[in-house]
Amino acid sequence: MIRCGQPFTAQPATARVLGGWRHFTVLTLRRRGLAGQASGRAVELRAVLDRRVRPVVPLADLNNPRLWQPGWQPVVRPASMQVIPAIDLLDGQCVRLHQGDYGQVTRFSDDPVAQALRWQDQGAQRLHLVDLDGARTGLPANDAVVKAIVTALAIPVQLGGGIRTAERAEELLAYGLERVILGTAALERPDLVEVLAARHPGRIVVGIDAREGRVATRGWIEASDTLATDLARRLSALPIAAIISTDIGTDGTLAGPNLEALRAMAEASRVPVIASGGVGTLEHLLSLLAVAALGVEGVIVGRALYDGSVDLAEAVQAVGEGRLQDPPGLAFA
Ligand code: AMZ
Repeated sequence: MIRCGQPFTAQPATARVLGGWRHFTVLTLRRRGLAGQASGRAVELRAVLDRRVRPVVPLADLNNPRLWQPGWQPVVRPASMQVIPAIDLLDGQCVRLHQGDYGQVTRFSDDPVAQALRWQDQGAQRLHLVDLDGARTGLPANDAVVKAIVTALAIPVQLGGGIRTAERAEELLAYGLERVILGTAALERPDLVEVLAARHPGRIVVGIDAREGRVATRGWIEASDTLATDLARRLSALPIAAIISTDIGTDGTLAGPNLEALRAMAEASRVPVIASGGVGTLEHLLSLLAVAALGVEGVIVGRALYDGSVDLAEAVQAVGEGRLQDPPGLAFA
């Protein structure tokens, strides 16, 4: 039995007997299920305002995000991080750049579809695509490959690079991409983010690429004076799905993520932050769990997966949902 003191808010379905929204604390986590209920495990809750009330709910119910009041966290869910493999496309090939420098290209595969399938087979829950030609020139150059990847994969795919108009974003969403990422446009045309986010809530992501804390655009060739945290603060007021926070100084270096910058971005943002840049080892991924509670819910990994310094399946088991190292009694169903 595990006792947890923190409060949370649950919707009526969680505590059907009571109705309405109520605050609860988790009193115990029962290993045995309730007779006649599907879930193998159940949680005993204590109502904060009326301590005589003690509903028991199947763990599967408690794990349903729709039953939680926005802004409150489930108390027994351990910090976890979605590991998102990246495929950067340049001229139809799968490459990595060093610190975003188009002069320092390493080619990893000339079959990006096969590569994408490998990441899916190894446990990826989402794929991150970048059209590097598009990011640099604003003109799409890898659509055939993008379409082929979306068609071949069962997991959701997000794409950034060169999306500067509503028409282009709509076209990509129509290909079946789960989400599109606006970087340059987010800085130069915030109105576009506003329009698209209203039209496609949950499908627009803002990519904030920062060099020493200031936003860079157009394939990271142009610098700006805008602080990454200011842009995050402004745009996260819109119904966007997430902010991808890329630290250019560490990207492609395997030197470790910039935890300080991530903490600042997570504190500035009202939507989940996805970390990008610098992951070189499993320890780096584990270190990111320190900022998970602040709202950093995923991490994009590129070069480390290609050169084998991080094994995707192992990484997913170490920091993904249902992490191997958590005691089974604590894991949500
Ligand atoms: O590596 C680069 N030089 C690079 C890169 N990876 N330049 C841009 N991008 C990515 C951003 C973001 O996901 O991290 O392209 C997207 C932004 O593109 P745009 O065209 O909207 O600024």
